[in-house]
Amino acid sequence: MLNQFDTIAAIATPAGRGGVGVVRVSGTLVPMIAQAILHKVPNPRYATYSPFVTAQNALIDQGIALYFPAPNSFTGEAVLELQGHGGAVVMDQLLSAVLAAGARLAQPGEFSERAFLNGKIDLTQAEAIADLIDSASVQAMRSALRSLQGEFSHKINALLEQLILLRTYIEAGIDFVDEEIDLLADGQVQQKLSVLKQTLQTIFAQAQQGFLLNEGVKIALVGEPNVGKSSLLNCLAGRETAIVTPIAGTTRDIVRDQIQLDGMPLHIIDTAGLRETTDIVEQEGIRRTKLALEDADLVILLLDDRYADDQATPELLASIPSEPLIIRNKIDLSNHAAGVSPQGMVYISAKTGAGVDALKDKLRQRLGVQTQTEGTFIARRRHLEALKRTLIAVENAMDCVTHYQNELVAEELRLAQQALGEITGEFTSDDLLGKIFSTFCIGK
Ligand SMILES: Nc1nc2c(ncn2[C@@H]2O[C@H](COP(=O)(O)OP(=O)(O)OP(=O)(O)O)[C@@H](O)[C@H]2O)c(=O)[nH]1
Ligand SMILES: [Mg+2]
Repeated sequence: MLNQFDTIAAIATPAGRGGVGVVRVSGTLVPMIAQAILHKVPNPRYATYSPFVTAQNALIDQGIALYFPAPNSFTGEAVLELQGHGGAVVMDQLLSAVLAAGARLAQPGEFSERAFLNGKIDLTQAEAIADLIDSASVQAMRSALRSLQGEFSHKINALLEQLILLRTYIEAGIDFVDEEIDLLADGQVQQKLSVLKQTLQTIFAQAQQGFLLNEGVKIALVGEPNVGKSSLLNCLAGRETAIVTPIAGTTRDIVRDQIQLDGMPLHIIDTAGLRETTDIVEQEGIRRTKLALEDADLVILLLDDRYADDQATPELLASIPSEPLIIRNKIDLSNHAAGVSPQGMVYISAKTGAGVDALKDKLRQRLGVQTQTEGTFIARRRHLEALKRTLIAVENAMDCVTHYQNELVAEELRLAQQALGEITGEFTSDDLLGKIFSTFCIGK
């Protein structure tokens, strides 16, 4: 395990050429390292123009140095930022000089991890930094920013406060059991739990929306060979991602592309047409299609409108693990009107693009995409899971109240508090922390 008291350093700007490149250093050795590279410790928080030199006094570059003494820095430790010219060799030489002066190379996310460990940010805020950097749409960016500013954490902390109050109240009741204070009989606890449950449900719904914005949804296109699955993928993506030919069995490998629907990433998977075949390559493709079906959040079953009734066989429907969205394609050949029918059936032509906007509307509806993302904060799967566990514990506690089991109510509330505390990092194992921060980029 790496020592958290080491002074760490990394190139914080992306690899390659750029106008400016930044080497970031954090830890107790920062003043000494500044002395070695700049021959002085810059005034705190002043942009200081200076030559950068090696231990042998060889000039590496000249640029701006920024010094933030502890604890007033991103990490809470002494921090030095050296802004030089953004060339790969320059940055490499500058980093080497900093390492030679006593720092060690930072692990991915180690600056953010230190900010977390020093109480500068909580875990959801640290995650929001990574999500902000990775955001693929303006909506996702805004949501990450709201989480970074602490909107998500505030909600969680307010809930935690209510939970702790309730827990203290009930545990006090257990301690004074001789005095026959029956806390559970007066209905107050049940009422408070029910308010708690409602708040939790609201936050869960918001977090789910934030999760979708962050991670997107996986959509698998399936159907018989030649119905136009690859054509639909290309039509949605607006580029020729998949090969389209009139030959049945064109697609064998899984083909992927990503589009945005109101800022939500849709990961679309085009698959091999499902049919009985003796072709070994195609058989493997069909096997992979079935795996993709298991993994998808939504399955789109595509039918050729001319033969739709023959194609949507019970066997095919049974092979799809979830309720698919059924779409009829090639309406330019069947002469059917484009769009959604009164029965809710979607009619399109992947060739002409007719009905594709109606299909997008249907997707919005089906996936619960909100065009209004005001107030959404970014969320991750682990947040949803922790919220779900909290909700279960609160529901269990409500059950126990009806049976007057004080001790069990207290225990469920303890579990609820623990699950909720995992979100902001109050109760988080080192393993989980390691896993979270290791996915960050180096220098962050
Ligand atoms: N007229 C018309 N032709 C279409 C339409 N959609 C697809 N096609 C044609 O149908 C043929 C098969 O299209 P693909 O997109 O390759 O079909 P697929 O479902 O991916 O087929 P496999 O990969 O073999 O499973 C091609 O010749 C397409 O140009 C449509 O809406 N109208
Ligand atoms: Mg295909």
